[in-house]
Amino acid sequence: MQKFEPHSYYGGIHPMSIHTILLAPKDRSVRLRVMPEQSNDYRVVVFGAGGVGKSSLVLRFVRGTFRESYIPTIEDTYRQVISCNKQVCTLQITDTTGSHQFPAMQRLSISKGHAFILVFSITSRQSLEELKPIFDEIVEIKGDIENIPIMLVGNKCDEINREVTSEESAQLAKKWNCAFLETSAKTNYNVKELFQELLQLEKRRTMSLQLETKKTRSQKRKEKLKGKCSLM
Ligand SMILES: Nc1nc2c(ncn2[C@@H]2O[C@H](COP(=O)(O)OP(=O)(O)OP(=O)(O)O)[C@@H](O)[C@H]2O)c(=O)[nH]1
Ligand SMILES: [Mg+2]
Repeated sequence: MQKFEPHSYYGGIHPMSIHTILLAPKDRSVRLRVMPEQSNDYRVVVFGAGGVGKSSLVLRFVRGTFRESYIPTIEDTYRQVISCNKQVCTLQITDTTGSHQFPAMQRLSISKGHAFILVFSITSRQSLEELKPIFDEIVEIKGDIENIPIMLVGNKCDEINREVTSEESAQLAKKWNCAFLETSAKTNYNVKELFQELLQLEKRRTMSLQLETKKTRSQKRKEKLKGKCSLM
């Protein structure tokens, strides 16, 4: 198994990133690079240092898969249909790079994002430290963050070589006025819950991973009629 190395690619983009880009067009159904703006999109952005497991969490949630190998990301976006105010809406998840190579992309993602997932690895204190400037930038760009859903996430909680305690992370979350969860993309612990809780933090809309759309009049009529019919 490849080991977690938070800084291994800070000096440049790993050659495998190119591989990620080249593969993208083949996989258009889930990974879209150039997307038209949609008013009913709900945009979630995942930030964190390199190797903390951002892509693993997103892929576990979207596809139910996990890979042991480490392929650094530049930026990938995934889409899922969810329910928002009882209407169908698109949950757009942007998986960002941990390399700090593209500050302009980071700022753009923050300004476009509706909600944020800040991931660190419980095995790396440094990865928690690296979230602080990202949080500050969210505050700077968004201004009042009181109504912005933010989840602090301690990933890799299946690992035994812990450097950050849950209490410490919970305290930071309290200071930042955001929610906190420990997850494992590897064992699929708290992954769905992470996205569910994030959507529940959104107070301006009623969001849910389950599709429970408003029934149309004709649907209601059909259901009523069904109830009155009996087999002869
Ligand atoms: N033990 C354990 N390993 C994990 C977990 N999540 C991810 N990993 C491993 O950590 C490594 C990095 O995972 P990625 O998901 O690629 O990390 P990332 O944050 O997307 O990294 P960048 O794209 O470079 O920013 C991979 O080898 C994964 O298999 C986890 O929950 N537990
Ligand atoms: Mg990644």
